[in-house]
Amino acid sequence: MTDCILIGAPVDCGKQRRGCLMGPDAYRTAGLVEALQGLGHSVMDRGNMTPDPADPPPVANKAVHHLPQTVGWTLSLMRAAQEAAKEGFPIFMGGDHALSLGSVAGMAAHAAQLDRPLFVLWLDAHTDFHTLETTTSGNLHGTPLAYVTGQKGFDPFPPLPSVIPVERVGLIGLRSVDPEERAALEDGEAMLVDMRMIDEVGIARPLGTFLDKVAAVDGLLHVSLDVDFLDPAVAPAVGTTVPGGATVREAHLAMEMLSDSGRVCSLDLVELNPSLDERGRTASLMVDLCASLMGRRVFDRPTPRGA
Ligand code: HAR
Ligand code: MN
Ligand code: MN
Repeated sequence: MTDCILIGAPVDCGKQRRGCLMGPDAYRTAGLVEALQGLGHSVMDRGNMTPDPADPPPVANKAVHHLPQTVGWTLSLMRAAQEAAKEGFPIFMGGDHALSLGSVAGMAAHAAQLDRPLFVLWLDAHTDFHTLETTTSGNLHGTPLAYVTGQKGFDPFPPLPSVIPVERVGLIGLRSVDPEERAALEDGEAMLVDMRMIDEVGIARPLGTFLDKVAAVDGLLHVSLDVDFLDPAVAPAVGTTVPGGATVREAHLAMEMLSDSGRVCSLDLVELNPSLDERGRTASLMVDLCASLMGRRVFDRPTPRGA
């Protein structure tokens, strides 16, 4: 039994197209609370948060927009993550991916206090590895992974209480990577799993390797699930659709393996834009994936090794 703490984070400033602010209520409507309770977990819904006031100095890159709001959300979510992590398993209901600037930074601070290494699994079509200097869209939902791994160029943001080394990051589902992001990641130690690798060897193998790495050092794992990790044919409610994404079964298998690992300490559900959904099907799928991550099974019988 887990104490799940739902944190509504209606962040909508990380890109131009609006609608992610409706995400938290779409998850509630799709039955997230009931799904978790049905698995035997306790659920506390903390309601929706607001950003702190913030007035950062302007940055040189004129494309960057909504900087004060994004810094404000980062401050309030960093704090909320640290508070919630002391009491249970935080589930950040987004909101766009800019919320992870705060949720992941806060979870990193929490893990550092416990003296445990925090790993991050980024399930996304995108790498979200831009800095305030490299982004050409200026959309700050494309930056959180660079911030939490301590890349340069985030001066207006709060200093990180704990930096996550890039070798503790795994990205799965990649199929839209900008040249600057590719240059920054290519020679580094992050585990990069693009869709071709999933096509060739499946999702279980690279994810299993990553989970072994987490277990080897008794690590904790934060999972950041972007709706666009999924194929837009099954998950249309996202502004940044990229064809050729994960199937429903690939996504469930990933969640089931994560659940079996017992390593996951926190979860972001991000980029759901309910105004683009079809009869709530994307929200429902995200709730079902969350349920798989929190222990829902057809049979409680993991595949034996070598089967
Ligand atoms: N790399 C592109 C940019 O910076 C697209 C980023 C899109 N990010 C998300 N989250 N939708 O993954 O604009
Ligand atoms: Mn993303
Ligand atoms: Mn994405």
